[in-house]
Amino acid sequence: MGKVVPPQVGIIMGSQSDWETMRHAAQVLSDLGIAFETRVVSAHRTPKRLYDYATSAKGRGLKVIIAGAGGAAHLPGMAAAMTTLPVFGVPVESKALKGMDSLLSIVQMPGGIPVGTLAIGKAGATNAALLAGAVIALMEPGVDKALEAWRARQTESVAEAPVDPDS
Ligand code: RP5
Repeated sequence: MGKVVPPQVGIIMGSQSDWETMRHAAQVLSDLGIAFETRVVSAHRTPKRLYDYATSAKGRGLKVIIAGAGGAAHLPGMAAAMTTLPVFGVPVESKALKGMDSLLSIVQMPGGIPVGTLAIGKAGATNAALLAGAVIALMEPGVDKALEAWRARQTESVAEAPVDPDS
């Protein structure tokens, strides 16, 4: 049986409905070979689960938390309030306000409790994982190599000239 690698990154989200966005963070972490865990943790529906998760995260060996939420998105800020691990917040696109509510809820943290806030939606989830990778790469040369390779693949995938999608 293979060795179980303890997760270094925790991806948490306020609802099952956030997974469609947050799965992009999981995909990038997989690409980089970083062990992660995923949990549904709601600041308002499961506050005790959030407390338990954030207060135990560092002791369990996590290095970074990626927190995605939509609407009145308290999750990243509340998680950051209960740990000194880096917390990256992903504003999930909401139906009513297209994620502007999520963005402003997450980005406008009062000074003293930082949340590194990314773009709304898929781009934010992708970049949160790349930033988590950059943090872990400071300690692990293998992850640094994987990040360099990820960038190189992206560069190679850009065509010199646009193609007609109908052709
Ligand atoms: C937030 O409310 C979640 O992060 C989600 O983005 C939003 C809607 O949740 P559901 O009603 O889909 O469960 O707490």
